[in-house]
Amino acid sequence: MGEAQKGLLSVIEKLKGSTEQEVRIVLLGLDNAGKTTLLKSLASEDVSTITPTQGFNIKSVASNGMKLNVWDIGGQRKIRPFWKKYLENTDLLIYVIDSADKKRFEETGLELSELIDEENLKGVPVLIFANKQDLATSSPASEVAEGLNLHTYRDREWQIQACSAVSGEGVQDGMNWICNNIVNKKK
Ligand SMILES: Nc1nc2c(ncn2[C@@H]2O[C@H](COP(=O)(O)OP(=O)(O)OP(=O)(O)O)[C@@H](O)[C@H]2O)c(=O)[nH]1
Ligand SMILES: [Mg+2]
Repeated sequence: MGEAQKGLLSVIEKLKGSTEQEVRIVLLGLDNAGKTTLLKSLASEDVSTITPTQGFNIKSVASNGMKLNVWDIGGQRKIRPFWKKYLENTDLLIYVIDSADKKRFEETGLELSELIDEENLKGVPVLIFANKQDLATSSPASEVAEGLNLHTYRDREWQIQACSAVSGEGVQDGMNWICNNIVNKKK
């Protein structure tokens, strides 16, 4: 048995008895970050015809034996004030970054730090996807982490994961982290 299969088996072992655990996830990030693309790729849907989200999408995705109810909310500036209305009872925040959009690292970092301070997200684990790694102009996850001052987040579990929502690379690694954290936290 290869290492990957052993890893998968241990995840399955952990999940025994907790299958169909429901998890509420909010998926946030600036406009054009790739949130909807990521969600569609998780649901194995076509990602070639995605338009900016004007309100929100909700999708239930089965992953690692869990039922993830994901709220994908539009990231345009005029929609951002509504993010706060969706945060109650959130088990996990996924925050998506366009790693090729360096000039907006500061802006996205500020939005994230405001979310982190929200009462409804107190202690909630955060997975940051450093998306669009397939683009030659993208910054590596370590630079995105630096740009966002992630090292200052000491009051919760967080993880940054490099990925490409278009190719799918890195997405499963992020989902495995979610699985481990939610399972550990909810048990
Ligand atoms: N090259 C590349 N393009 C991507 C990737 N993910 C998303 N995109 C593109 O980025 C654009 C925006 O993607 P969306 O998924 O609509 O972004 P969003 O975060 O949902 O944007 P809003 O709904 O406006 O908040 C689209 O043209 C996608 O095809 C990626 O990993 N690599
Ligand atoms: Mg969208």
